[in-house]
Amino acid sequence: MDSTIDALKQDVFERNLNEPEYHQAVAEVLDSLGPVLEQHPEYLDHDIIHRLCEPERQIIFRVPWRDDRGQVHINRGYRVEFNSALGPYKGGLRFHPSVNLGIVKFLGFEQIFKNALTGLPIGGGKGGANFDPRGRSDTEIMAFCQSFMTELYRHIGEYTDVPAGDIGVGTREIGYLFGQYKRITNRFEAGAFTGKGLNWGGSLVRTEATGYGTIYFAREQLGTMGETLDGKRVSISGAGNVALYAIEKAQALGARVVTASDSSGCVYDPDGIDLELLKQVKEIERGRIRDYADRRGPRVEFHARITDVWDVPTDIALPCATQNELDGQSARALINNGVKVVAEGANMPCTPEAAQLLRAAKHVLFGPAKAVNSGGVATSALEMQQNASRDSWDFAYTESRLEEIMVSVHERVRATASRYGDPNDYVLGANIAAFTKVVDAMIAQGLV
Ligand code: NDP
Ligand code: 2IT
Repeated sequence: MDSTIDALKQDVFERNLNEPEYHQAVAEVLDSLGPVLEQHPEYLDHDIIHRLCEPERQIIFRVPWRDDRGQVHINRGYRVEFNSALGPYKGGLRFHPSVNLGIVKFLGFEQIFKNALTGLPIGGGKGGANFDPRGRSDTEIMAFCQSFMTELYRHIGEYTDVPAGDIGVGTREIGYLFGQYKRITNRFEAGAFTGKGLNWGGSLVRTEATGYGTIYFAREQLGTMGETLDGKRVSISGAGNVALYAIEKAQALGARVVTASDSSGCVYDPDGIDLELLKQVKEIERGRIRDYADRRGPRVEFHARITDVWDVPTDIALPCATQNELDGQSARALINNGVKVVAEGANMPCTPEAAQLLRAAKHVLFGPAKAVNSGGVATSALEMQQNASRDSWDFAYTESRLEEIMVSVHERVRATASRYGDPNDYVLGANIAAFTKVVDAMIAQGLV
């Protein structure tokens, strides 16, 4: 079976040249499929792997806009509508200068499986632009979002494709995107977006959901070792949406979070992160992580090398910034320092070498992104449910739904992992559980 899978991977790589992140995401899934393809050779008869790896639709478009000085800029926008076997395409939009087709495809591919794991009726897609929001004024952000939506509107909709946020896209950007969509279509179609503001169709808990869900998942992992978060040391990277709310929930459950970072450096705060100060610096002032260190006091260390965040002795490590931010060297440092749980809050934050080392390390439970961070998109699906029924749920109820979903994702992953090998192999369990759900639906729906 290994040689069949290697040949399939090679085909996919050759059809998608110069897209290393996409190759990485495909290899991560396909390398888990040996045991399931052996038990179900009929999947190969349907040529299901090639179909799964070929997006249903890929849209690339020009985004022209003018900055505050009147200068014209041309960016490139993307939406990859990857798989609709389980529901409308669903996934975020990323605005970051590094965005290219290969990155959007890796994110869209991951999203198919993540969404399947939630148990909710959502397909997989992703989009974005190589636009850098850093340092841009509100009017520039609005100009960009309006131009982006002037093309994207024709491809999305409540029953078609439902975008949300990701890196560089939060409630402010969703607001400008939604406003332009409403203006062009003349429809208040709340269910066409998630991550909306609370007074115009958004759901309570969506802002917190990815970070909170990550902590619920890590709590479940610790539970299998008979341990809790109380009193544990936690290292987190990032200081954006996922990281901030992971810190919030970890602290609420009694852990001490000692690190945070952004693309300019990281901080080590031995007394535990002051979340109010960090939110002030990052969410309100949109400042740099160094400002946190400068204001917090002499015991806090600032390091310009982002990966220093993984050199600190810790019980739980949560990479919550971006892809490939935790490499083999950092994984070795974590293992040598006695880490117990590594759970991926970001998408594909561990390099293949790091993931392999953590997965193989005895006494470490490694949680892959598609399971760990699925609480964000799951709460997006809860937002869609509320929009469809013209209802809004309170915080406690919505959070209880998120918590139940994270517990069930964790159970589903472990049950599948145990059936096909080792219950502690979360990578195997997540990939096989999601794969079978998606391909069974694809086969049932015929050759489309
Ligand atoms: P934000 O834009 O809110 O924050 C991103 C954080 O990561 C910032 O601290 C940013 O630093 C840092 N970062 C971004 N790019 C890089 C880079 N190239 N190198 C180092 N640091 C970087 O994004 P989110 O918190 O929403 O997203 C973080 C991760 O979580 C991403 O992988 C995203 O795909 C994933 N995710 C997000 C979900 C959501 O609901 N938002 C759901 C599931 C996964 P700086 O400010 O300096 O750029
Ligand atoms: O990677 C992700 O799961 C997200 N950025 C959230 C997607 C969503 O549609 O809520």
